[in-house]
Amino acid sequence: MGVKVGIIMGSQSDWPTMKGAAQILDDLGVSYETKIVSAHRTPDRLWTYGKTAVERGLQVIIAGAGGAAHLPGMMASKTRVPVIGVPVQTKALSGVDSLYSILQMPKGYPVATMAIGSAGAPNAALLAAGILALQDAALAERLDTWRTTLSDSIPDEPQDVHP
Ligand code: RP5
Repeated sequence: MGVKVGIIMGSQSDWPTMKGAAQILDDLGVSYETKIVSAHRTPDRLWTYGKTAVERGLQVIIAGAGGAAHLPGMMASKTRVPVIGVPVQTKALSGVDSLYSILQMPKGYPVATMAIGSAGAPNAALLAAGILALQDAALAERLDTWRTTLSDSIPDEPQDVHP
């Protein structure tokens, strides 16, 4: 059986951010693929990826992009596979440009938009896992354990931190 989650990004430079999604899917045992698909530099690749997503069995697409971040929205226009968008943090505008570019979709073509950058990518993977877990009891159990482990790691009281 093929991979269930596609992690796509507009550029190699997005990988340090998007790796945060891949790491969570590794932890949870969810199969995925990673591809560079740019709305601007490789539009034909975007078109083909979206056109074949359903037949290839993809169930969720996580799309990260920065700046004029058109990749998630264009992918959502091309396939009914749910798209989760990750706004990559930019130098010029701190990722607010990416956020607005991904968030403000017109009615009919939704993108589930995450936080900017290093929180957004892992959260995209956790959201993807939650969607897949609706039909996968073993994954649901792993996700519950992951969440409990995080919760248990939070101390009751703050501590002084010495450098
Ligand atoms: C977007 O432009 C990419 O998603 C990336 O975040 C941004 C900058 O890309 P590079 O110039 O670093 O390749 O398409």
